[in-house]
Amino acid sequence: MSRTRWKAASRAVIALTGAGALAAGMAMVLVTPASAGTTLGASAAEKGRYFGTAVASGRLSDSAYTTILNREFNMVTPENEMKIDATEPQQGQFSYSAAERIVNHARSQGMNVRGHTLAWHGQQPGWMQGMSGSALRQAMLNHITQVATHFRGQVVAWDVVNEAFADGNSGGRRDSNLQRTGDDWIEAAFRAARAADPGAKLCYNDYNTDNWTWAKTQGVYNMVRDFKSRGVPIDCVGFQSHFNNDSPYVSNYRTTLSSFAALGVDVQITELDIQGAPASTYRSVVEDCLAVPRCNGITVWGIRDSDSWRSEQTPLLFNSNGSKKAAYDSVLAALNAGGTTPPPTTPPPTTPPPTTPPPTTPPPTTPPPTTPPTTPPPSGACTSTVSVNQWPGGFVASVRVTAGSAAVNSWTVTITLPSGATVTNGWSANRSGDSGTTRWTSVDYNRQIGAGQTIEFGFQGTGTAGSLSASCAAG
Ligand code: 9MR
Repeated sequence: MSRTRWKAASRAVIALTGAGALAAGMAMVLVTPASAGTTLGASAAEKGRYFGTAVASGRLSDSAYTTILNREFNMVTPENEMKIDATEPQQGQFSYSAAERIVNHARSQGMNVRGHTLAWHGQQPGWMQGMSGSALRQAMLNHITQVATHFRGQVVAWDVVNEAFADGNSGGRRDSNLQRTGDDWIEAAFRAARAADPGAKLCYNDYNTDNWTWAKTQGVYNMVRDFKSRGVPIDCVGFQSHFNNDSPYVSNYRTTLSSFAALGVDVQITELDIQGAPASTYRSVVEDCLAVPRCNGITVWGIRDSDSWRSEQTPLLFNSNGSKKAAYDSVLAALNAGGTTPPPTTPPPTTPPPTTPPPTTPPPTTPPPTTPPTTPPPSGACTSTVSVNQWPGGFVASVRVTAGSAAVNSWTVTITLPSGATVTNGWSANRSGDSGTTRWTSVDYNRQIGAGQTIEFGFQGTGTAGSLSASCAAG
């Protein structure tokens, strides 16, 4: 996937700070927004990265808090408001108001949003805690589908799965009700998230994965390598990086970040806080991220020490009274080290004057048509493929529709399910039929597919889907 959506964060900051001088089409320009080098977000943006914070919706009415938030950050993670207990407190009843308060605030300030988190053993609502097996699997996939669809286009990245690995020396999965639905629950979660919001970056997020020598780090690394080799849709890995005396920062952190990045994923520092906030450790973390090209952003887990889940450790960049700590200064200095993007050193080419006069075009002898043609261009052909993620009693199907060498104006995909398999819900397409022959037609936002381009839709169901085939008709 392209990195455009991360870049949008930098653009937003540039726009916010009023430097509208970014000439379109120029590869390298010297952008010197008014606040360049003086805030975390602007300085990170100059390095092609974002600087974010966890935000609690309840604090948005605290003006001291929002003053720092709006000034310093260009990425926001809702601290609790997008978790499962917050967004689906009763099964099938979704509640988005607290999350939307944060999303709306962020977007009104030109900040981007990381979604946290779609599938997790923690902060499950009571109804989910009591579930198991295929009913839980189905509920998890439905949750992912609903929430990621609701926030589609408003969240640049999702922590799709959070904290699925065990601490200690096993390097294996953490036991949980989700894990007990089958080892493939993580990849099923990623496929459902991709189908629901194909534009969002999809991350696996965990803690105690910073030290390259730890078994847990290796366990996650092996999973990501396996996912990449099998085409499971994962784009990024989040390192929570809650550093403290039991899980300290270590100098091999950079090796960890670069090793994961070498698997072909972006890496982000997603929940940074450091016990006692030593300035030198904060500086090392920033330097490590800047040293890894695919480390595209840092998020601290709160603004002031008083906002921290571990406030007694005073682990953040601002004092409880909102003043900047030494750690803040060292982070800013590390972000600014090396200066801003230099201007091109070669002068622009000077075009010599033409030696022959340009041809003069005679005026057209027939007037141009006054009305544009009303018939759309002919629709090209399409093809479709379907991949099925099956578990005992249920499945998710992801369908890819690809236009041929000409653009497609609309499409219909036909998929015949074996008996006993029934669709329970779908996304990104209109459906007719839920068993036997099912037909899926394009919706507004994916009706037109450019030549050679692909869109995705999906559905989930009960029963056994087997290996499905899909046929596509365009027009
Ligand atoms: O900061 C969050 C705190 O307000 C909640 O009480 C806590 C409950 O689980 O979750 C905290 O955030 C956690 C994050 O969602 C996942 N990684 C660890 C974070 C700190 O516990």
